[in-house]
Amino acid sequence: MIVPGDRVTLVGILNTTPDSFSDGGRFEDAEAAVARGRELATQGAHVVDVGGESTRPGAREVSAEVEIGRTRPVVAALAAEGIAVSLDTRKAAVAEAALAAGAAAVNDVSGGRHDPKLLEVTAAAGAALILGHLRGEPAGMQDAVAFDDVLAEVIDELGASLERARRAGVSELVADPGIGFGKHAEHNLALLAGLTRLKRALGVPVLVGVSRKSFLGQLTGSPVEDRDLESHAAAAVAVFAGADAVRVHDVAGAARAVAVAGALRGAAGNATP
Ligand code: PMM
Repeated sequence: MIVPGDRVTLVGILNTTPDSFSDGGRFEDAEAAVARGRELATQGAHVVDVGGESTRPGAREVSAEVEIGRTRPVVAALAAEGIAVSLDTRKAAVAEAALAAGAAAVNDVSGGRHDPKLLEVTAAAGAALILGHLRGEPAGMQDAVAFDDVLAEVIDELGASLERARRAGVSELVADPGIGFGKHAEHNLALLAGLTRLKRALGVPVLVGVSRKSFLGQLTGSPVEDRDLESHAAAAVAVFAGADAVRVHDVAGAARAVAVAGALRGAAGNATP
């Protein structure tokens, strides 16, 4: 299992894109990316999440061929070393190539809505699937943000995505409220504050990605390259509220924050530590 119930799963971020908002351009070269993936695992990442397309607001979509070219060699090398890899993509063809190369999971920020064939491909491989909440496409996602009750709406829409994935035959599912995906700071905060309710309502493990996101910068004024303290604070709160997995850039720092938050959650009897 990619997110078992007996630990908080640390998912380390490995972007092989030239334009991701925080680490874009640093790991474009496959060898450098593999070395970084190894480093993330050594620092305590249970899973390395490899991405070949930026989903930041306004990002341009790349073709499946480009995404596969960037990610497949990295997935194959890390999987061959026994490192659990998830592939961050919205495209079935990219997911299929990564699963064939040894990825254990697919991470789709669109919740299987962008390319529904991704659900079948993941089911056929018997792999795990992380489903994010996102309305529309990343390119225009911040243009027309509108929620009456963000928590209730995200629970409803993620619930529908989970149901479609179940019908397609995916057996291990993880839900992600999609922090920063078509949401303003107030929505991100409401989702984090309501995480316990979201987890209970959906009945599957929950992954949260807050690392270095802009709503944290809005709270403290820190630039993207100096937001790890904010990221660890938010990850700790998410874990205390019930998050089963956190997706992070600074794995070593997050591991320390999560160790404290997980112990406190256990003591509070909120959920499994
Ligand atoms: N955020 C980003 C990319 N992929 N996947 C999941 N499941 N959850 C997230 O919050 C998430 C994601 C944002 O981009 P980054 O890779 O530069 O952090």
